[in-house]
Amino acid sequence: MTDERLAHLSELERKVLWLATWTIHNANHLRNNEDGLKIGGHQASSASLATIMTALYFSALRPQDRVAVKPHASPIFHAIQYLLGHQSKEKLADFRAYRGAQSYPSRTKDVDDVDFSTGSVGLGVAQTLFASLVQDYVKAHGWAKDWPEGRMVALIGDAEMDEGNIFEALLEGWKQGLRNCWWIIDYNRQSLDAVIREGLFSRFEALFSAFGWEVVTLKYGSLLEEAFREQGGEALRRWIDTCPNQLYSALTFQGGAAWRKRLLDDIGDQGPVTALIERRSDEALARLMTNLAGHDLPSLITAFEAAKAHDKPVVFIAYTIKGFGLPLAGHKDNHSGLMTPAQMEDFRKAMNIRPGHEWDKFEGLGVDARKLQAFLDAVPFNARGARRLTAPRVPVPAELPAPKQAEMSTQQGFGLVLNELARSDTALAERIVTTSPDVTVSTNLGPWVNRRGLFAREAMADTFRQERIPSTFNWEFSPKGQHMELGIAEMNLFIMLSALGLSHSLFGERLLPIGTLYDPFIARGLDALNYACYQDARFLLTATPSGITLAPEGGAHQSIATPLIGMAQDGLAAFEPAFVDELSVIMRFAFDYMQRSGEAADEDGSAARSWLRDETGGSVYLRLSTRPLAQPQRTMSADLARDIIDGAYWLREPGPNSEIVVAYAGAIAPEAIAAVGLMAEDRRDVGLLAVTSADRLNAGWTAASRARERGLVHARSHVERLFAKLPPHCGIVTVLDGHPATLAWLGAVGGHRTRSLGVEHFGQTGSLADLYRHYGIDTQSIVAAAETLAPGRPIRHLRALG
Ligand SMILES: Cc1ncc(C[n+]2csc(CCOP(=O)(O)OP(=O)(O)O)c2C)c(N)n1
Ligand SMILES: [Mg+2]
Repeated sequence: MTDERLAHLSELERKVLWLATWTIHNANHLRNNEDGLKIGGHQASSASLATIMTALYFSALRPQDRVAVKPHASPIFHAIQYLLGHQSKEKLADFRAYRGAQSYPSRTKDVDDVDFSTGSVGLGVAQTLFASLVQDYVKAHGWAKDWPEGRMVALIGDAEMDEGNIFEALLEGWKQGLRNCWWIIDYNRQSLDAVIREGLFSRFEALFSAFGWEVVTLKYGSLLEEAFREQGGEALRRWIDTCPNQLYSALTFQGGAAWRKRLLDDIGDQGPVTALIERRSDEALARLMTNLAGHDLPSLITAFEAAKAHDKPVVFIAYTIKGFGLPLAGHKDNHSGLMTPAQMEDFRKAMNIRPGHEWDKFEGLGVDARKLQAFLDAVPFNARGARRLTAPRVPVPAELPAPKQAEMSTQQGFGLVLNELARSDTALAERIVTTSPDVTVSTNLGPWVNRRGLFAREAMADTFRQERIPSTFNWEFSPKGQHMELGIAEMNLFIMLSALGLSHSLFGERLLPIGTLYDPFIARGLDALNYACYQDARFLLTATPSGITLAPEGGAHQSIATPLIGMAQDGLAAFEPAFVDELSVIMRFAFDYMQRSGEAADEDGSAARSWLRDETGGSVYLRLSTRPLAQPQRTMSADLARDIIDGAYWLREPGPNSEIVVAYAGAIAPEAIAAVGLMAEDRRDVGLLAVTSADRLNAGWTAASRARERGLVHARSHVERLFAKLPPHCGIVTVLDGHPATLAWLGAVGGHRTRSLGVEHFGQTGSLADLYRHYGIDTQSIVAAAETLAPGRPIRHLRALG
């Protein structure tokens, strides 16, 4: 590293810290009175990483490297991107405001080349690990030839390491032979509330070593290292090493005079160290004592260069000071601390910034602006321009195979459709990659895996097969395999899906990931699922079995709330088909939908048929069941296929005088069908609505309503067209094996009286008949509800029972 390079980097470090601090101060100053909310959590936390991020972005990183930046360091990230020409002054000035730069780096909401969103701590960290595994997958399949292998880097708050999902990921990474991953822990020994426990670093060291990581501890900066070589330096080092975190933080906050007093009190009688201390002014002493390696460019640059020599995963434990360079430094309350206007004025003066020139890139710097611009232009990280990649769509055939057995469950159908795909020699089959947290076989992925094999960078034979022991499943690993086997952790499943589902953007190669799990355990990984959707990762989630329909498993394995999750989760289109021909149509749609990336149609201007924002695409969730159902004998027409995708169709169309409609979703179909059959003789024109996606049906309705409120009087959604001819007195009974609220809104579409049946309490064990009766979703309950809604001649079936 030449002196000139170092001088440039050090100017940039100052600039980055200034811009980030100003961004926060400015935003706070502008909007403080608007909502009474002060912008806490950023100033001190950002400053902690200013040096490390300068060393990374302006020196160590290459375009192919991808970074997850600790949420509260977002102002530093945006400042760096501003200097590199990827962020605008306007967006910085609008930090945290409407359409301004985001509080936490966001792939979807920020414009400045965010690789991984962060915000919910711990998830971005694991995301880098899984992205490394996906990179290996892509490379092992012989793809991404024009895009060099990169390193996946996470900048981690030390308190962030409390999140359990990080450790689940570590274990998975070890199993899969993780490479090309750097985790840099911002060891400022402060969390949001407090100062962290003593000696945490040694737990980290032991832990990462145990998982095969190289551990690089970056503790002392070059000034301290030099001081240690002076006479008395050893005594100073000993003092620092035994100084409690709280005291170090407090002295940092208090400054030079306090350092001097404390050091002299503690070790002043130990000969030469007194002279070492006395040789320095208060200011120089403060600079020395806070010269931790995380704020020392030469130490950081040397460490990063050394780690580039190999592809082993590396954790850097970088000692830093929260609020470094700011008057908040070290104070335990600084997380939500903000500099006062007076402090900001002092900081401005110290940085040589003239009022009105706060955003000028080269204001107040000690080096020639042209030279610095030339330096910025040559930054390796920026060498390839835009780093967000794209990949062409993989063609999806007009139809997927529809298995033809007379009786099947949707879970079985799912396995059969995939098995047919596995046998085919299509681009679609080539790009599908499956993954499952130890429920591969029990969710019916077995046939697919048998044909397509498991993925590992190094081939591994199936010993049972070699030994000729009969087994249904072929468990052979190879670099060409298409199934990523995961341990049981559901958080890992979702973060893996998040990484696989961003492959087109990260590595320029499209993957079509399918993840399977048991439906109730969506809740275990829910925040990671939300995270994956927020990043706009694309995947197909198949959750099976579901509901109380897996009756004997009991309440621990039954899911009630997941249909509501499916409706409420943004970025995820949820389906719950009853029949396998519906499933086949939905899976075809899913493979296409996952690849769409158009702009959202403007609701005001679009004459969209469904009022769904289908141009943008997204991920898909299938809530499937293990209950075998007699399959309808029908041919799939284009109209029916379209209705299935829009969310519902009439299995039995109601006549003009209809008194009652039953709307059902999923595995409960036979009960709904039977109930309608029983009522047909005693109620007029009974209708039976098959709801394949409460989510899309509802979304279309709310979007069309909004459009009408904006003046588009002719906007009609699918459900409104379906209900258009229902007479006002018609009652609606809704039923599903899930929370009744999922379909309860149907009554509001046309103002029909509605009774919603479903499951509200943790499941009992028992037979299906026992449980359907217990929770009131059996045939009789449907009939009873209908009879109450549409009183009249007693329904014969009920009479018979009575
Ligand atoms: C899952 C989750 N829980 C809680 C929070 C709120 N939160 C934001 S940062 C933080 C801890 C900050 O400590 P650290 O990670 O050490 O970063 P530092 O502030 O020291 O830079 C917390 C609890 C969050 N963002 N995500
Ligand atoms: Mg911290």
